[in-house]
Amino acid sequence: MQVGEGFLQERYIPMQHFNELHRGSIENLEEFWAEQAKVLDWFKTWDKVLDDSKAPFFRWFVGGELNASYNALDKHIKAGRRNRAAIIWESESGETRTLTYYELYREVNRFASVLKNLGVNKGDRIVIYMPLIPEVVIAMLASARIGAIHSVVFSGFSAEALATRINDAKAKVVITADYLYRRGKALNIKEIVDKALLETPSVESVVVLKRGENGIKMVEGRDYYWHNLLEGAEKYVEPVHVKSNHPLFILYTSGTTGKPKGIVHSTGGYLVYVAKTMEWAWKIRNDDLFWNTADVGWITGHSYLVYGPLTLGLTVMMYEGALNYPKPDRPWEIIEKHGVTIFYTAPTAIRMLMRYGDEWVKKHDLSSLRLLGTVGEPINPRAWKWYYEVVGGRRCPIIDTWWQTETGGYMIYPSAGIQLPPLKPGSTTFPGLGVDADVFRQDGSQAGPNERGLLVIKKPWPGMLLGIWGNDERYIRTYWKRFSRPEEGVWIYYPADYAMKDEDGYFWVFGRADEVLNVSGHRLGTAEIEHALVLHPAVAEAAVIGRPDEVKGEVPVAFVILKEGYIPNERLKLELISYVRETLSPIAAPAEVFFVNKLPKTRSGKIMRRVLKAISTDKSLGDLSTLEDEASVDEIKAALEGFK
Ligand code: 6R9
Repeated sequence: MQVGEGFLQERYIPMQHFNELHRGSIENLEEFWAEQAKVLDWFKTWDKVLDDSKAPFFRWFVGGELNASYNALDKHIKAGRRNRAAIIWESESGETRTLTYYELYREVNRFASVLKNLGVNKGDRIVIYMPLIPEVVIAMLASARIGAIHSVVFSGFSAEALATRINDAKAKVVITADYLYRRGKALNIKEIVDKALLETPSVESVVVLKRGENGIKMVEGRDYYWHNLLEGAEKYVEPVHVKSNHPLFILYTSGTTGKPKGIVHSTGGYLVYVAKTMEWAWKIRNDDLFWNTADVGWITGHSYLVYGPLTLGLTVMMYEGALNYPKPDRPWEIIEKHGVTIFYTAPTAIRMLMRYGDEWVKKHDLSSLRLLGTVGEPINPRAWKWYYEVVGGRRCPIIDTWWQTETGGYMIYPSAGIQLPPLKPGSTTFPGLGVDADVFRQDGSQAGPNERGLLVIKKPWPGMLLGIWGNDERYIRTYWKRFSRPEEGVWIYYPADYAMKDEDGYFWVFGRADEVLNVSGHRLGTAEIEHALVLHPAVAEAAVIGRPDEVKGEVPVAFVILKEGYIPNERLKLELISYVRETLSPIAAPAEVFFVNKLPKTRSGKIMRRVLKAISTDKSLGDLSTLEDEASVDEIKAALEGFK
């Protein structure tokens, strides 16, 4: 299916304009990015656009100096936009707060002064563990203002996970709040911080934002209330001039095996990249209200809730709460109430909202919307269609953005701001300007049209990570070993995703390539089998893992959520198994299918196959703090009872 209606003019200029710009951007990479870097205010211009002398440690805009908080605030104040709304915030209970650029500027300055008074210097690390409230943005920008390095840890993480991150970054200060409100309940998150801080020697002080009425425990000489510290604060703090490659933040990646990786991002290259990709993806307009539902604890929150929009002087909608609480029309109510023009969320949220039925959407006037977006995982065609037809009323193109924590910003996405391609549901369309993406076979040769292979990025881009905090060797091994040929000076970035280019050159990203099964000597991606299962009319969602098998090495095992109206029984189980056998391959046919109501997922919507695997093989479950809902684990355990 190809959806062109509604975006008619694009059909008659078959992407020629975009293709030419794209070719030029890749051929003259440095010249191209030098031009884009004008989106920022630099205190000092760079001497060199791209320094590849220490590849794969690529460095952008070397010699340049700037400040991220200056670019997000002072720049707009000076340009006469001080009374423009920067953040419109709404709580779960419907309380709203609006902060103008000038208000945000004043708060950031005062909080930067607080941090300085606590002894935070340029290059020191600050961990931020807070709910999704404007103060989290204030803390981030205050950190950037004095040249400190922030590491936001998602407030759903456990004390153990928080401690690991604090220790890896050796943070000096932790910023938190007393309470987090979700699903009508107040959670004392300061308690979690206290527990984490039992084993974090680097932490000298804790700043606590007071939200609730009930007092919490404060540790004398270590913990300070935010509002008390403000009393002695200066009104203005000079933004520190940092080098382009001074780290702006560290963000730990979620979910997979082993120790979390501290992804380090630069100041100059990162900001150029997020601001420009924001413009290119969304065709930004002055009256836009951009609502990104991601928490600021993830890269999507960093790049497209804070740094991208604020660097461009836009207005963002920020919502603290669950999207289906108190009722399943919460997002539609917010869009109508505030006049949101761009709604950006994850496929997992779309599927969840879709299950409640169309009536909840139809109750609301969503005519303010002009674009929809998704991120985080491939979107299945059924969810795409629902999003397009029911939410967007067939008027709003869906901007499906493929990228990663490591890439800093969008990589493969429809560039609505330049020329919107006709969309194909499930395809993230084409690499953006300055991005040289391709699909390789396992042996490093180029895959043909419609041939599944591995996604690669063949040239550096300004939003790329500087490295992994404190672990250069792991950085090289994880991202550059797979396909690079250093002796020839060829550096290929490996994102570890399965992908394909179709006959029209559209990119399709299928899922992580590091979840590979080996069945009778054949390599099989769990993502591929899941894809086959969801094509069956009875299946809403599926997760596949490998189970050790004496004969075949490994066999696929599937966990399936059925669509409403389908009854789990033996017959359907056998039908699904033969369906995969027929539509994909006999080796791919699951040895067993379990029907469940929920799958263990990270809060950003990625299936935690590691958890499924541990349950099915009786291994220890390890750290479950990124898990969205523990109930799913118990349910899967129950489903497996009597099986092993
Ligand atoms: C931004 C973000 C990165 C991984 C990535 C891929 C998957 C993200 C996607 C997508 C298909 C999309 N992914 N966006 N897959 N289509 N539009 O999610 O960062 O949390 O680091 O995850 O997410 O597998 O490799 P991060």
